Amino acid sequence: MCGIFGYLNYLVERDRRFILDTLTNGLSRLEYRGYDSAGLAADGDSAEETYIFKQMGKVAALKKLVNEQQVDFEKTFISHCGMAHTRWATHGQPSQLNSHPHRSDPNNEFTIVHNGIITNYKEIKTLLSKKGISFETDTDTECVAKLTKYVYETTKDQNLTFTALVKQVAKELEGSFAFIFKSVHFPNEVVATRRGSPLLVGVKTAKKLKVDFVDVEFGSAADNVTPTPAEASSTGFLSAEDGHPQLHRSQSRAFLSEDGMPQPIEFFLASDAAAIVEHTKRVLYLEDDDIAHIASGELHIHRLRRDEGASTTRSIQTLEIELAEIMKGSFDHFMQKEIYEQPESVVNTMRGRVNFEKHQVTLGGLRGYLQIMRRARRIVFIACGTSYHSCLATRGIFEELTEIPAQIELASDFLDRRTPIFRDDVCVFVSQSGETADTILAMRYCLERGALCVGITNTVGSSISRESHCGVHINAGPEIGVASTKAYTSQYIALVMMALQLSEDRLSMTERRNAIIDGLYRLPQQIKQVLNQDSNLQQLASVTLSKEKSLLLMGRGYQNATCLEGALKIKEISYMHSEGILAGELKHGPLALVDENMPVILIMTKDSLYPKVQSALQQVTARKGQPIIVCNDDDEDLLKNYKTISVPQNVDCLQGLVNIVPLQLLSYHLAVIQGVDVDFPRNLAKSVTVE
Ligand code: G6Q
Ligand code: GLU
Repeated sequence: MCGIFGYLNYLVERDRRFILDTLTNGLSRLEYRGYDSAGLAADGDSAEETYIFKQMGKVAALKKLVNEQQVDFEKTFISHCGMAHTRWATHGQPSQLNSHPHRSDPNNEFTIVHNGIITNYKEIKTLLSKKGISFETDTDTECVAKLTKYVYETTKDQNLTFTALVKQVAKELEGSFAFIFKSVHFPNEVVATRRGSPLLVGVKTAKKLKVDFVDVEFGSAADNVTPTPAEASSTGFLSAEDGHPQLHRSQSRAFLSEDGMPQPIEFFLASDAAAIVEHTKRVLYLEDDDIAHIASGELHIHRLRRDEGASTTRSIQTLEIELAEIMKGSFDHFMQKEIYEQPESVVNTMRGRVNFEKHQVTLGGLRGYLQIMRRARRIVFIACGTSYHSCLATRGIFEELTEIPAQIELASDFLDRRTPIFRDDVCVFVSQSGETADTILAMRYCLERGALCVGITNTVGSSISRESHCGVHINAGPEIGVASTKAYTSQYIALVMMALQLSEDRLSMTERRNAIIDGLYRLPQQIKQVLNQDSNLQQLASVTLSKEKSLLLMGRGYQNATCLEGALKIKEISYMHSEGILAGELKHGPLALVDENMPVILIMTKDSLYPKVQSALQQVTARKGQPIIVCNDDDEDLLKNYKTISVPQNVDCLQGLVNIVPLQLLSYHLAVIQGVDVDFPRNLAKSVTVE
């Protein structure tokens, strides 16, 4: 999905080169989210002038365009507001013109960047067109820029503040959005707001902030008129003429220095912490319908509406991630790095939660909800893509350990069917980004129907983690590669831990639970063992599979999810058609595809279904199929008679965590051989924040 990045310096002198580089570097940190074009807005040679630079293609192309500009790169600014955007087109073809920032008029009076979809943009466009306003792009976003100017012009007598103006505009919008607004009418100020798309604010000061929260300001406080320069000078406000921006009436305690005056400060706005962490670890997550106003070195949070019981403050948190974690290190791609991180990431997912000696599992995030969950009429897992596969992989163990019926749903289909949901349902939403639109909409659908909603995410502060009743953070660390790898194994483990904790009160399950916990203990070392076979998998990809047009993956029981996930990896990053097939279904159609030319990977690790998979093997070989078999490293018969990928044996319900690793590596090597952009595969985005 697209990325938004904003940089504001106040009483910190920066030259234009630094500011523009900071903006484009911020976009570079968001590239993994997927995009088709990029742009930025910055002050011209006065705050009453806004430059806009936009370019199709990669951020590097934007950087090149900026460097070619005939502007004074050495000009310094004691206070400046800039914003930047990577676009993933939803309305209007990818083009330089349709890229963001969008503007209200040829003089760039109002400029905006937007992530999301304005679903009522046509109505807004029609209304504005009737007022004689013309449009230069095909996007939904441009309507908001034009609407802002229209509201500004038609409310001039009210002398609205920037915040009040944006409030009025946002009230007219439907759909999902994260915006930054900038205006020549409000120099050295920005207003940011969000509804359904993520946006966070980083704060960087030389001195420690006085408090680590910002009060939410309700009602019309922000709508008070800005004192005119004449009023300001008479009421003692520092007038604009002093070369210092005016002090605003309501002072946020967080940002003032000891002597009560504004202090040198820099703010960073971004869709994702990956763009902020190198600047500061102090961040504040905006919530839906927050209106953030940054001016004169202060951040004020206002609300579009007051929700009963809603928090009246926004905490300034400390990011746990490190810059190194979002860099590739010695690896060629983020995906490769993340595959290799799995021995550590699975440990991090279990850290502090699994006591291997006592065979206990404690998920703090579920505390207080366990009894409700144990009495649930059913557990409904809802997710998309790889996250859905992690639910499929663990449905069996959930049912076995808890004896609660478990249903798994693809979020989009769940919503299409308007699936019946009841107050005694427990709905589990699994999402690496915590921002997938379909999954968020499904969660809100279930919230409205009174179900207990549990979020399993990898992103602190994400919509799903904030809006669900409770949940589990998978602690896999930032996952940058679009193809989900370590998040899958960590989601898988988080769900297994949830099943283990829910069943801790069932004595009959003790032996089984202990075996699973022992299996979790062995897992990191077993993953390392499989990673050591990387060169064999690279060989298999290059010699045997890279020229193929299609690949079938077959498995059964717990390994059905492994096949679907392996197939998804292969198709999404190597663009080779691949299909996961439940081995038990072969005779019902897919067997027609099998002949001596159709590559097949058969997962045949030892579990209770091994004999049934053996018959699938016979069906394939009887049609001259030559399957590559994923088998345990002590399965002498298979190792001797077939081309194999050998893996260590774990407990049946955990074996998929081991078996997926060679398939991740295989997909990675196939993609490298194809020469595709492994971390940014075509047409895809890391976080699909639009329906
Ligand atoms: C898989 C992709 C994709 C992803 C879904 C769900 O490799 O990353 O299938 O799993 O788009 O994303 P979230 O887990 O962030 O909801
Ligand atoms: N809907 C807007 C557009 O198509 C924003 C898309 C995005 O989130 O990048 O330009």
